[in-house]
Amino acid sequence: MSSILTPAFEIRCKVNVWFFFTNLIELSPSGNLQIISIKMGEDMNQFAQATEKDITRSIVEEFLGDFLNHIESDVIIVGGGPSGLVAARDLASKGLKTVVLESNNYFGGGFWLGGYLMNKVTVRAPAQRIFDQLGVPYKEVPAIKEGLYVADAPSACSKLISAACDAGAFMLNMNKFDDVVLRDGRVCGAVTNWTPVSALPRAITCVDPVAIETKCVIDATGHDAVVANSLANRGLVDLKGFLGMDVDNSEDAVVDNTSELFPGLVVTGMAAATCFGLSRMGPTFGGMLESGVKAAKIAEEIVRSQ
Ligand code: 48F
Repeated sequence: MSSILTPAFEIRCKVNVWFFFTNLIELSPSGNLQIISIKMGEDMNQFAQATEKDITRSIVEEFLGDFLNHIESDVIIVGGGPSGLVAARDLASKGLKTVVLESNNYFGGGFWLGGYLMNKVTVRAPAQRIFDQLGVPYKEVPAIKEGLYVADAPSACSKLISAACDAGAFMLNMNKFDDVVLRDGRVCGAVTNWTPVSALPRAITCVDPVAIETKCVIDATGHDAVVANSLANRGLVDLKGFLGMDVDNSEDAVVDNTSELFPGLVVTGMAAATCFGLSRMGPTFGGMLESGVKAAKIAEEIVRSQ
């Protein structure tokens, strides 16, 4: 097909592109542009060779290797919201084999947004210390209230996810907690299935889940408290349900009540509020972050005592 550009214009365009990307063009003594090297330009589009089977094999081998390595772990955290991710960071950074089961494609839970679809999150002192640890930029708003801090939710959430990954937690997204493994009166694992299985038409939902074993499970599934509910449905625990909003009291109460609800099961974040009948707190996250810190300490004690 013939070009609609004049040859001179085409050459000028090409020279400009080369100059932009390679900076390997100089003025000759006569004042004309000349290309002194095209090596970098040649390399730029040369990816290493691999075919489809190589890519598939890399994914399958790496995923199954990691999965096999975690079918028996120290701690399984169900729910990858703020409380679960802080617990994952702390446990994995202490060398405990830690799995995070998350039903969504993305981790972060309610931490990507503050309230009302506005992506600013607040914490109250002393929880800004966790922002400091994560390197999250934030600002105090003393004109509104002393000790109240605001940060960009995408920044805070992505840094927290990254901290859990960097610490070495095994992050299993698109995995929906289905049930507990219950042996000798203690929670010692999680039954899980791919999240899309629960969305299949009824006629083809006979896809059995699998189970992974552990020394301790943390319920970090937020308001739904799905792990605790799997025990409540069998009459093994009594859940009170969370109360109306009371920001000032609820954050301390959530941290105070972060505890081992049942042998082998620790509850954290809003799951703790649901279990113990505490007030909800709306879009402030210090209680979630500090609850995750406490849950990790309790889980570590449980693991080390076995
Ligand atoms: O709801 P979520 O962010 O829990 P959280 O750590 O924090 C609560 C706050 O976001 C906010 C609040 C306080 O400021 O009121 O709501 O207590 O995260 C819970 C995570 O659990 C996942 C869910 O997708 C979310 O990422 N989850 C829920 N059910 C399941 C699950 C399940 N069956 N299996 C796996 N993950």
